[in-house]
Amino acid sequence: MKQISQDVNDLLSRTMDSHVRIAVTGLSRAGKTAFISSLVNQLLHTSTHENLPLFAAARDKRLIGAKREPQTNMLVPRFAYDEAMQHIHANPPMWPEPTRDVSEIRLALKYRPQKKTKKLFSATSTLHIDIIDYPGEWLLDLPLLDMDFAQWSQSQFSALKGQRQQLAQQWLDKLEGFDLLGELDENALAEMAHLYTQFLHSCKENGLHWVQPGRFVLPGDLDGAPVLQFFPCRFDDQEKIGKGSNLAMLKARYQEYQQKVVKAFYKHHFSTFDRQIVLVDCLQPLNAGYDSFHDMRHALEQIMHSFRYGRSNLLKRLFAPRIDKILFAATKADHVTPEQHTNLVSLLQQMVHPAWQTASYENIEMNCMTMASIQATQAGFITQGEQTYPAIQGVTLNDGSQTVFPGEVPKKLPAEEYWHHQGFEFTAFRPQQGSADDPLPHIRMDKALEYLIGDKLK
Ligand SMILES: Nc1nc2c(ncn2[C@@H]2O[C@H](COP(=O)(O)OP(=O)(O)OP(=O)(O)O)[C@@H](O)[C@H]2O)c(=O)[nH]1
Ligand SMILES: [Mg+2]
Repeated sequence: MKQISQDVNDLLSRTMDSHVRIAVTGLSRAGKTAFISSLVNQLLHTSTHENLPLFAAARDKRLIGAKREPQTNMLVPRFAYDEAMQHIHANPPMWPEPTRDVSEIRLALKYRPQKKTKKLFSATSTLHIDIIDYPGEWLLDLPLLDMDFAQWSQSQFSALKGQRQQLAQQWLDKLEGFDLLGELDENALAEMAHLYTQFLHSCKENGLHWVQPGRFVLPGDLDGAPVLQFFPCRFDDQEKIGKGSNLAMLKARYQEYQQKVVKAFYKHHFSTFDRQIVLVDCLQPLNAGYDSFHDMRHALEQIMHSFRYGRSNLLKRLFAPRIDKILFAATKADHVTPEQHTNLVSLLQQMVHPAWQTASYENIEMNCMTMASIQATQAGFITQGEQTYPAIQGVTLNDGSQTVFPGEVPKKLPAEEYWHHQGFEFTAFRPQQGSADDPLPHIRMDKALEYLIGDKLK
């Protein structure tokens, strides 16, 4: 009898299990891998530490514990959490490696529900959380799904202004003499695609983020494959294109890229999320310059169009879950002193303004905040004569301990001239040395968690 009631209890509590998929969105180097590693780390420590005071379920001691679970998608590698931790706890501590391929992680959170309906069935419930990690560059390809080859080519050429135009010059010169309508020459196509890829690399080196196709700069296992050998070109879309021509092949490769690379990635990983965090490194464009800021803003806006927003009724939701809550977060807030965080939020608001509009049209819940997934510095003060200044202290990548006032974060993006005489110089620091038994130091990870999953744990 006892066994039966135990089984019924197990069954009921499993029926009460809920599930959330979180899209961690961000351009390359925005801090996605650091965020996911910290999120997992913080949750795994909640039962033993009071590391998340702003996360209500943890603060109220309703969170019983967290564990990693085998993911449901068996074709995708596991997120390299242990490797990330080994890096962070190495001597000297290091940041996790840049991401080269997609991976997933699944966590189970056991908690005591507050809601009467949930309590009725069982004293505990479980929330399963799925998160995927991927190279930021791949995200830039999602907008390609809405464009044919002619439209995409057009969009690339209209973006060729200023710095971009200069960086593209070598490829553009070569394109002048290229016989698009001539008979297929695979070697010539490969050479042109190579020059185009070099142009994309130099955009990135110059702090520009919007590089399409994003796979060209980080091809993963597609390195050298013909599907990555195309480039935008000017042509008359109304004219009939000879079957065996270079142009016909470029079109065919673009379509193959759309279907087999971009669509497959989107379908398998991006169509089923219900919560989204958009991580933005606002400090990088302040270091890099005016163009970089606008470029990043444009890239973020483009990407937001690829997600599906809006609340859907229960029935629809069973078939097509949609994102109903977004958090925009300025990452690496530990690079600046705490009193600059309000300015960082307003700079973030300016950065994500077009992206925000895209999502707000659906009237969904959104918020902006600053955070540091893995806090690398300590905030304090330095005294010079009579004066006291806020400062941060940390260990730089070349192992020197440094105490600095990194500068004021502007509330709004300064005019272009600003970079002509000064600019910003934010130092990169190593993660702080700490014990593997303790949770990673962070700034407002708990607030982010509360926003993203707090309601699912009620
Ligand atoms: N100080 C500080 N630096 C951070 C933090 N998070 C990330 N960084 C820095 O930003 C770099 C990039 O972070 P990642 O988490 O690897 O970024 P990503 O978005 O996964 O980048 P890709 O995998 O290349 O797309 C790290 O190597 C760190 O130097 C943080 O919380 N604090
Ligand atoms: Mg990464």
